[in-house]
Amino acid sequence: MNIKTPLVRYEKNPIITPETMPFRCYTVMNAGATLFEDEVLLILRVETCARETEFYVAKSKDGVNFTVSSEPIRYPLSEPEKRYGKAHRFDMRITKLEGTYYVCHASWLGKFGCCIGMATTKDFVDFEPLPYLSEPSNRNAVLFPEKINGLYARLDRPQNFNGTGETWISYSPDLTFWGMSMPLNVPYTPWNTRKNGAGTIPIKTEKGWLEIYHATSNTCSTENYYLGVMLLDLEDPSKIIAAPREFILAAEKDYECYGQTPNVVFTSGAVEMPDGTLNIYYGAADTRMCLARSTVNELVEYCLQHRL
Ligand code: M1P
Repeated sequence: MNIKTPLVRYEKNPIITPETMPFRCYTVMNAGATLFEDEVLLILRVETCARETEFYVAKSKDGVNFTVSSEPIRYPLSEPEKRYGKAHRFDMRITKLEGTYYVCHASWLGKFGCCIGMATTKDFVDFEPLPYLSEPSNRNAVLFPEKINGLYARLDRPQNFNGTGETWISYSPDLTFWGMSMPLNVPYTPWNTRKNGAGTIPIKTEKGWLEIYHATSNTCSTENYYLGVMLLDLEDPSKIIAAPREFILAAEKDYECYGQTPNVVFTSGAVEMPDGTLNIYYGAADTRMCLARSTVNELVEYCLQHRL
């Protein structure tokens, strides 16, 4: 298959695989991404061969060739984890906000279920957890890069008992107390029949907040992941201005179809490069890291031309 979309896959995908990692591991995927000190910085989700998850920082000047740290990041426990044990943390998203980097991730707290964890860092060496996790069940949290109408804002996905769920927005005066929650109502399409969740940090443009998200639908044998794009109202991002009916990326290449979980493309971060290219990093088949490219303008125009 070679489906035409506003994204172009990097021709030498995948860019990071278990085989290219500097140590033995089982998978490397779903990295958060940001610009840090003039380099692209990824926080890789790495599964060891004991199937334990660690986060590793990787850095690159060109956004393609990454140097991976040899040690996982140190990340102290939140209050619920101090009481009940370390959560299984996964899928970091990185937001730069008011000069500080915030990470949001899923924290699976044993029998209590999946919560949202957050931490701050200035240097990607030391991380300070925000004391509390969200209530379960919630995941796919993405913090906006600025306050909206005086409040912090995040997209997330409250989850139903069967693992489905929709993207919501919530607001907070202090990053601890969250409320004013509202579903976005991402359009139901044949590739968005089971669940959807935010992916990249929303990018502010004159036309609205640009957001790349994932959605899934079941085939007779697998749950397939797709990436979609939408534009949210600048003042009230619970309102979708445009959300094209067509996905912008589906699992079609071998490296997206084969691996730990077949037919998965999952983004947790994009970086606008100095030349204007938007590098969209995505995990493929829960096994390896890939890159697709576009520009912010192209995706905004694509949204506007394919309004529902
Ligand atoms: O296995 C595919 C994906 O499954 C989950 O996705 P979601 O958060 O949308 O439910 C996550 O475990 C994700 O990491 C994984 O890639």
